[in-house]
Amino acid sequence: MKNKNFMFSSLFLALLIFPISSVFAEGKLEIRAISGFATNTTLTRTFEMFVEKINSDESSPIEINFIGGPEAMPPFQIGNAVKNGVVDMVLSTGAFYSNVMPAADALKLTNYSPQQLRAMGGWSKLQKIWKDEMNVHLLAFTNYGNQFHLYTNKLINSAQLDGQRLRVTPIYRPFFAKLGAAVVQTAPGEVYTALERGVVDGYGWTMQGIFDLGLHEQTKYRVDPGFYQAEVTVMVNQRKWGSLTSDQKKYLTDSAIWLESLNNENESINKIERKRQSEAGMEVIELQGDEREKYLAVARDAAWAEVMNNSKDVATKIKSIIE
Ligand code: 173
Repeated sequence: MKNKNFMFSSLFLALLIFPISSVFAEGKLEIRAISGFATNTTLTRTFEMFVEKINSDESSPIEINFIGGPEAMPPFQIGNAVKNGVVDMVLSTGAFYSNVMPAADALKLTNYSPQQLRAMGGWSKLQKIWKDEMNVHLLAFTNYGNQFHLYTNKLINSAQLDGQRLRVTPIYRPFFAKLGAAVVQTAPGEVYTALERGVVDGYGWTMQGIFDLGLHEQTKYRVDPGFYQAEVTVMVNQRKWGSLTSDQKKYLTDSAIWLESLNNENESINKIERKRQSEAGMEVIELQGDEREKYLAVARDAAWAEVMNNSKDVATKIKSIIE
């Protein structure tokens, strides 16, 4: 009798001291996620749909606790955070974690869509590389179909960027520098101020998303063609991934494939974005003929040279998969 009372009151105490969270009560595993890009923007849109889809699904074995974007953690710290398990899941581009895995930036050079990579077996090879190099499970590839562009306030009429001072990340640095530009690295959140203060004449960004940052107010020209592929992936810390049941892994993988299917909308979103930029008064500088070819060739060659120089073995493996 005494024992039973004791057990009862201990249980009662335990409940008082350790309130069972709703996540635990539902038997769902919590995954804490951070984004390298500002939330509620074009680049995070499909990831947010993925989080929403999972969290609103009563039968989901997972709950994603989406903590936030750069206000929660500076983008260039994301790589170490997911590698070391400080966060469980991140949405990031390779350029933000070149400090941890220099060759990751090569993914922007893919000739294949995420769907094609999966169908060819290339995705699982990439997953192995990311596991070895980053200690993560490479879960999904978002934003494919959204290319990068040079935006500038200084007119150009050839594939030459002498006299231009441009804001970059590792994505564009070797390319713009090779064409003669002076380059300055900033996080996305600092581009507007850099333009406003005249610290830079232009910047690299994707086709989509300049309105999210207000950059149209500070931009005269977009240079066409676009180059590379925006590569924004979802990665899960390897130890966290290893702790999931096979059902939980399957659920997340199926959700990732759904997330990648949303990339198919990018073609129509790009059309809308072009129209919107033109309505905002931005003009297009369209490189043609030889200049266009030179521009694209330098983009590609400079990027490969950079990743090869920084991390030859890993870059060579990635190249054999994505080219
Ligand atoms: O900050 C950037 O310009 C950058 O590196 C990037 C990467 C992917 C999508 C958009 C921007």
